[in-house]
Amino acid sequence: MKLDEIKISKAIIEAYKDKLIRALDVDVAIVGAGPAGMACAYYLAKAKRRVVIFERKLSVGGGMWGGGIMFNEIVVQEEAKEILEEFGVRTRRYDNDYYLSDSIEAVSTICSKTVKAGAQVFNLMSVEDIMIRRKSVCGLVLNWTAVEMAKLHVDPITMRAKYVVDATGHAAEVARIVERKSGISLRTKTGKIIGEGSMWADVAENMTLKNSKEAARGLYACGMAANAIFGGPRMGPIFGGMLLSGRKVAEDLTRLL
Ligand code: 48F
Repeated sequence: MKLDEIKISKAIIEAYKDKLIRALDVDVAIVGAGPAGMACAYYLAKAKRRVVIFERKLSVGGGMWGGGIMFNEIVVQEEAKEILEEFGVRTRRYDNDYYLSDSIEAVSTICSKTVKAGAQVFNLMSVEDIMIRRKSVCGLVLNWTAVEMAKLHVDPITMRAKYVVDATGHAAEVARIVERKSGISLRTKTGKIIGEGSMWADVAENMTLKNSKEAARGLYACGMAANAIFGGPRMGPIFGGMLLSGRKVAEDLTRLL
């Protein structure tokens, strides 16, 4: 059989166009495909909710690939081990309550399961703005990361979601847009982003879970974004809190949808 380059191009364009059109109106739009965003997407997809993730980078996984200082091992605590096991990521016991996983196995397996559960991931797309109606976050404004990087004067497109999840990590980018542009107060003590504190793994892991909640009407936060918004410390290369946080937001949203 002779391969036809035009047919290959048509196949890609048609399939992508269909995926993108389906993604324009969903139950939940998650910004960021780090460990928290992917765990959130997995549990929502498993509960049969329509969920998409928009990820700025070429690759998913956020800060998980690099373990700690590029040593590609991650640590999780006992409570989160069951989540890695549900994904099929192998864990090794290091000490009481400390478990290790190879970070490459963790990211690739979590991503594979998340996509196969039905979550649609769009990589190379940056969220540059949000849609707000009646003081509620109800969609995202998207552009190609390449446009953002090249600073091209190209207008974005918009998609609608019943709920948006800020899973953008330390930068809390979606909440920052709400703060900067919407005139809506965030559900923090000051109405503004409190900001992340210095490293304290023990406190941070629990606080991440507490902070994984609604940050403004229609907007939930999980992972490090939740700690940045509500003011929790950072925790370094322990990832249990990220996975537990993603699952918690998914469970909260599943109840609402
Ligand atoms: O940073 P990231 O891994 O966030 P997370 O899931 O996990 C945090 C840990 O990796 C680590 C830690 C815990 O041990 O402290 O840092 O909370 O993943 C965030 C993802 O969001 C993408 C970004 O490229 C990354 O992959 N992202 C950030 N802003 C945008 C975005 C945006 N505006 N549009 C699209 N993607």
